[in-house]
Amino acid sequence: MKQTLIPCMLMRGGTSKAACFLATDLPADSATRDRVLLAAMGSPDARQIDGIGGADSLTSKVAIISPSSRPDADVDYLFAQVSVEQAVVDYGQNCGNILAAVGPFAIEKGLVTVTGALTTVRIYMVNTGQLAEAAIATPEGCVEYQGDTRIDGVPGYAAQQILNFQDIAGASCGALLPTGNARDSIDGIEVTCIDNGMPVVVIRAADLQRSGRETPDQLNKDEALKARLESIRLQAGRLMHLGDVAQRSVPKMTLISAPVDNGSITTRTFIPHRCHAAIGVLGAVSVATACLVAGSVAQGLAKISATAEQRLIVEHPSGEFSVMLTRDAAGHVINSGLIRTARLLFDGRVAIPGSVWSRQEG
Ligand code: NQM
Repeated sequence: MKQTLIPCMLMRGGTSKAACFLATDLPADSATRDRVLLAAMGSPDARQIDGIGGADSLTSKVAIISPSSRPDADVDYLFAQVSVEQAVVDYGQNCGNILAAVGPFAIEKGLVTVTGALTTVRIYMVNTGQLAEAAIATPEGCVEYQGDTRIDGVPGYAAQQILNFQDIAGASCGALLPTGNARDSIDGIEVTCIDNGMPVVVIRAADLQRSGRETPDQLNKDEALKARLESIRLQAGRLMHLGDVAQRSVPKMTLISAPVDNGSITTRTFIPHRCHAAIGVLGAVSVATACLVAGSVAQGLAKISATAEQRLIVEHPSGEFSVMLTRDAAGHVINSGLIRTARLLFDGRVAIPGSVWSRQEG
């Protein structure tokens, strides 16, 4: 049986990698589409040997992009987290790293016309129903990937991309503080459950008798810690209105401690079962926001200023991630901005076994 060849661009977005598709190139039926995405990545399999996934949740991602019918957006971006070891495709989380690949992809595919040295792409994030704006360097009438911006977690330099988010509070959980409290107690541990673009449970590392400066490798081997975190996560999921999260990739779990390198806070983030080599984009925005919430578990640990607009430096295992947060007079965060880079890595067609999908059936 012939394989089905589907147009696909493999792109790095920030510190993640995704297979990017036009929605019209994938099956319209969602169950068939999920089977196609699992086959494309080579899941379920720890090595993803029979697909293009990178055997890591950060490289087992998909972006599905289409022209938007909304007046306030150019394109719609549906993010899919393809599980490495399970036959599961999760649409319940967004990905701010892969968001950085969406603008360049939209321009490459002709969905958005270049407007000058800088092209703004307005992106509707379908998973969470929120809007973002990406400013893409297009000095010569096409996407410029080269530049002088370095982000921690990516070797070398690339063109800067500024991402701005408005009103992402409660994107998945309905409210910035979904439990109604700045602080809750789960299994006797104080936590802050927060969603400013990504549902995250923030916990002081010291409360779990950890320094918060362990390496991801050390934390990934710490079975006792992981069991305690999972117990807290399953309970927090319900409190955060996410329901049963046993099979879901949210909420993320972030251990915090006092900053060490002139930053605002130090983090170690489980996404949700393995420790991130850095931190997710929207995860960082949520944690940075927790630093500004009165009564959160970050209070007393985070170094913050009283200004309306401030840069929060979120330290993570491989460097730092800067988040610009703007607060209104009441102290609510109303705008989040950050810098990413992205690069088109491969432009071609991904081959799917014909038994999974032969286009005629779609
Ligand atoms: O938080 C990892 C990543 C992410 C998601 C994860 C992300 C975000 O590093 O917006 O970027 O939390 O699973 O790409």
